[in-house]
Amino acid sequence: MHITVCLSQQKPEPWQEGLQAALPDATVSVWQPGAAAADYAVVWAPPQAFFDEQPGLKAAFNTGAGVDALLSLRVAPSTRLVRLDDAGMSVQMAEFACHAVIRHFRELDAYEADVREGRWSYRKPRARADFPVGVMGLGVLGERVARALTVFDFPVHGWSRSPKTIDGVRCHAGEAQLDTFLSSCRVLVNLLPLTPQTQDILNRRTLGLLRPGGYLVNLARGAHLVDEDLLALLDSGHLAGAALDVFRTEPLPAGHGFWNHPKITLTPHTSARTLREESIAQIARKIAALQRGEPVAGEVDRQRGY
Ligand code: NDP
Ligand code: OXD
Repeated sequence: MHITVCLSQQKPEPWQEGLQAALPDATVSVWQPGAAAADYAVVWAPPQAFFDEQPGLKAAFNTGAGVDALLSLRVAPSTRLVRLDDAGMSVQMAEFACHAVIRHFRELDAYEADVREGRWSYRKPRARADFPVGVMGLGVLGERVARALTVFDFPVHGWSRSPKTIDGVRCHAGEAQLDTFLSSCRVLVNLLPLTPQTQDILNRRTLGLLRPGGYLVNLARGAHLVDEDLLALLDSGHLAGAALDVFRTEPLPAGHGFWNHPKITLTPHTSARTLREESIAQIARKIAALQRGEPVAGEVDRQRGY
């Protein structure tokens, strides 16, 4: 069995070594143009040339949860696409989302600014009931985030394509319930995959449905958000702020209106990092399962787009 590793933005050698150790009977190599045909691939944003040269792959394992970049490439229909299925990401996403929501709810930035100016001042405690939080996308990451938020007694709503039941979370599903979901929330956490249906879903109309003083936490993909619409809603005061981890163009270009905006908190696409050891262990288990002819979790449905 031959496994090839083709990663942009990550060093391939540690993945090659880790996979080799986990699957000693396999031959694991780093892909180069013109390399021999492989059975399996471990990829992140590979060039089109990679799939053009490797039409016989049985499966390609994405080293992230989002497969939008992968699905923009031409891949042989016989190659199964498999994404990371948690692999240590959901706990990171839960801590990051809870931190963003609590930082806003408890006005921690305002306290920090006061303290920096030598002011010992108090703000009136805000009622949790006035801060219902909505989680868009209730998959591997969104469900864990929604559950984590309930621990802090926020009213929590969730929205997904198919109906769900999650303890403590008021679940809404499908296009027909999107507006009811949004107008129930003041804080919105986005954990949708990027698909033709979800591109630009965070826009003037949808964000305008949030309760006044709304707050956006975008942890999924930059192309979910219409940047100018967010800026307009922040300027009008309908939205109180936003925490953004993902952007249409990454790194965020110099001079973009999000840099230094007083109501926007930025992080550089870091809310849930790929953890190499966990990911290698998961991919190795899945390759062994596929070799035995067993199904694996996290297989991408190309029609659905995630
Ligand atoms: P999943 O595929 O497990 O979950 C996706 C969820 O979105 C599902 O609940 C699905 O509904 C729902 N959904 C999909 N399309 C629609 C739609 N049109 N309308 C309503 N709901 C929809 O993905 P993950 O939870 O693993 O990851 C989510 C995203 O998070 C990734 O695609 C990636 O973009 C992003 N991400 C960001 C990271 C970061 O560091 N910022 C790190 C990792 C991921 P249903 O359950 O009915 O299928
Ligand atoms: C992912 C990401 O999709 O890092 O895993 O964004």
